[in-house]
Amino acid sequence: MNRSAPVQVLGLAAVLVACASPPSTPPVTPVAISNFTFSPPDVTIKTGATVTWTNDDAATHTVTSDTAEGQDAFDSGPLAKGASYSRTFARTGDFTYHCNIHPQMTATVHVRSP
Ligand SMILES: [Cu+2]
Repeated sequence: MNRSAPVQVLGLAAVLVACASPPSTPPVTPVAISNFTFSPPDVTIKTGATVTWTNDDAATHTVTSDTAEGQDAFDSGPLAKGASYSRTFARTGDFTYHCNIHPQMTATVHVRSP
């Protein structure tokens, strides 16, 4: 008995769904410290995003959360001219901060859900 089974070669087309590729690095929002001011004084970011402050002044400044304790507290320590400090914000909220050396310097990071 000669049984010839047709061999069907099914070409499986590998369909690659190209998702919109997210940026390889998380978004970073810059804030300049310039002329004794955080600039811009208000930034709005999404959770998981990072703010990077850079001191453009000759004077030393800090980036210090008004909240002194807990997981929402942060403090850059003294930032000399040209120094930077970064913080990633994992929780939503309005995070006010100031400069420890010049308390009149105040600003806010607004963190929203994506
Ligand atoms: Cu300062």
